[in-house]
Amino acid sequence: MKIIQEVQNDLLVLEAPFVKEMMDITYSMWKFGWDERNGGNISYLLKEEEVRHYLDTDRVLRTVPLDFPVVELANKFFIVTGSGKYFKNVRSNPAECLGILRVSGDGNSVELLWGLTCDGKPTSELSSHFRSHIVRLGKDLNHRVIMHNHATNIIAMTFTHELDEKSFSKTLWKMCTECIVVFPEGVAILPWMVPGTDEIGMETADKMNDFRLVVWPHHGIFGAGQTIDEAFGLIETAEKAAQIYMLINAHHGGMKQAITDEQLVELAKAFGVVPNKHFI
Ligand code: 2HA
Ligand code: ZN
Repeated sequence: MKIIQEVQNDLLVLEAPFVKEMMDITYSMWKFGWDERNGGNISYLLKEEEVRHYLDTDRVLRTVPLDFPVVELANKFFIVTGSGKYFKNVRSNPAECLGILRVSGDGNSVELLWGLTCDGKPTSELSSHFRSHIVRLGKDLNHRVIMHNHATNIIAMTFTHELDEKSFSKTLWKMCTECIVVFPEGVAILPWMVPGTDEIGMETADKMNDFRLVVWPHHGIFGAGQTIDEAFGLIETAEKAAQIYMLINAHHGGMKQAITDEQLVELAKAFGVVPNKHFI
């Protein structure tokens, strides 16, 4: 009976809207070519009541220690992608590729409540995710999602464009009219660093004080948002701009005309956004 009950519980979790959202978005990102192999990771802050509706939050399957304490997130619930899991496979095998967890009361470990079967671990970029959540929650009480992927043209652009936040952001703004409206603060850029470390996690989170998009040169991008759609939409818009930049540069004729600084200011006024004052 106990086993039947547990199987039924596990099936109920698959009905949860937040699990379905994770299954859909990871598949879309893989289809875009932004999450080859095990590239990319997502963490999504969940409300206790929405988790309780689908699983028994008193049943901890196992505890995974953290080597970076996150007491600020104590007792918070997340659904995360698993370390080494392929975005391509989340839709067909969510229980192995995703995990629902709670940060322990002392912030030194996470308690697995569902998923990550076969002894899986949360994403290797958990430090960047958790530390960024802490910063974004300090800025926006409705913040919920941190998303990382290997957006192709953003990566390409980090080889051919100078890695200066101001000029990189302005170039992106000028590639599509709506960019400055979508990310008026621009994008942050880290120096090249080894991924999967607490060091890159701290640097990424530090940038999240002023930006919702952080570029990791020659690697990918991080986006933050109140919803999966918002974080995805930010990355999608920056990636689209980067694609246009790469297309223009591949075209031997070069640019014949461009969006001017004055037009950017006009756009910001018309859409009621305040662009980064250090950039324009
Ligand atoms: O392998 O994207 O940054 C997952 C990653 C690491
Ligand atoms: Zn990556």
